[in-house]
Amino acid sequence: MRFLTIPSLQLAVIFLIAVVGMAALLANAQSPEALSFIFGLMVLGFAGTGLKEFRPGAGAAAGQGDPQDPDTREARLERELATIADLIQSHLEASGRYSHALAQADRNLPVSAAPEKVRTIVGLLIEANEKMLHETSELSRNLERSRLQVAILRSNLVEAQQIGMRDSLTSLGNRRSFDLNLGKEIAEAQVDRTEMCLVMGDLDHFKKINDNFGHPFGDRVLKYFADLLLKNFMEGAIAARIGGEEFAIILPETRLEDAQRLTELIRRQLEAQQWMNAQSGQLFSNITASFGIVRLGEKDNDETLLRRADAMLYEAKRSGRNCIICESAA
Ligand code: GH3
Ligand code: MG
Ligand code: MG
Repeated sequence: MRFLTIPSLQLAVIFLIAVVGMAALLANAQSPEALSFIFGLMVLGFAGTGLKEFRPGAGAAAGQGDPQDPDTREARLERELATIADLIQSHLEASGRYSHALAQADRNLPVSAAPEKVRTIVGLLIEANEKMLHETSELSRNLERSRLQVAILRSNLVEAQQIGMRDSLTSLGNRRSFDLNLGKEIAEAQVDRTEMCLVMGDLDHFKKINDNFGHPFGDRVLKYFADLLLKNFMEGAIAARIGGEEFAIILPETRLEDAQRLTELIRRQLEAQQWMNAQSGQLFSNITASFGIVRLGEKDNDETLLRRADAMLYEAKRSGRNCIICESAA
C-alpha cells in the first residue's frame, strides 16, 4: 500500500488527530454520561443554594444538633457535596491528561513520520480516548449515586425543619413558627390595609389540674384545647402553642367583633366539656381558659401587638378568669 507524499501525510495525520479528538468530544457530549456530568454540575449548583437555605445555625435552632457532629444531616450533606466536587475535579484532571496526550501526539509526529509510527500514535490516541470514555462513565455513575444521596438528605432536612416548627404534643405551630408568622402576617395586613386580630388564650389554674389529676391528664386537656382552636377558627387562622398552657391565634382579615364571637364559642365549649376523674370515676366540667384579644393598629409591630394582647389576657385573669377581654372593651 502506497502512502501519500510527506506534506500530505503530515496533513492527513493532523486531520486524523482532529477527527479522533472531535469524535471523542462528540461522543462525550452526546453520551448520557456527558449529560449526567452536566447534570452533576447542576446538582452542585442546586446543592449550593440548598446549603444557603439550611444554614447550620438555622438547623441547630430547629433542633437538629451540632453541624460539626459527623452524624448530623448537614454534615452528611456537606460530605456528599464534597464528594461531588472531588468527582468533578478528577474528571477535569482526566480531561487535562487527555488533552495532554493529544498535544503530545501532535508534537511527536515528525514531518517525515513512517507509517508504522503514525499507526502507533493513532493507536495511543484511541487508547487515550477509550480511557477517557471509561472515566466519564465511571464519573457519571458516581455522580448519579451522589445526586440521589443529596436528594434524600435534602428532603430529610426539610422534614426536620418542619418538625422544628411544630409543637409535638398538640401539632400546632410552636413559638418559633408563631414569631415568624406574626411578623409576616402583620406586614401583609399593613400593606393590604386589611384588619387583623391576635387572640391569646391561657388555661386557668392549669397547675392545679396537673396536681389533682396528673400530668398525662393535663396533656389531654392541652390537646383538646388545641383541637378546639383548630375546629372553631376559620381557614387562614394561625394557631400556635407559645408556652406551656398558653396559646396564640393570628386571625388575618378578621374584624375584632368576629374574633370575639369565635373566641366566645371556644370558651363556652371548653367550659361545658365533661371530664372524668380517672381515680373516682366522677364527671366534672370546670376546666376553663381566659383570653385577650387585640386588633392590629397602623403603627403596630409584632412586639407592640403581642404586649397589648398579653395585657388583655392579664386583665382577663385579673377579672376572675374564664372570660374574654377585647382591647376596645378594656
Ligand atoms: P393561671 O390561671 O394564672 O394561668 O394559673 P396556671 O396554674 O394555669 O398557671 P401557672 O403558670 O402557675 O402554671 C402553668 C402550669 O402548666 C405549670 C406547668 O406544670 C404546666 N405545664 C406546662 N407545660 C405543660 C405540659 O406540656 N403538660 C402539662 N400537663 N402541663 C404543663
Ligand atoms: Mg394558666
Ligand atoms: Mg400561663
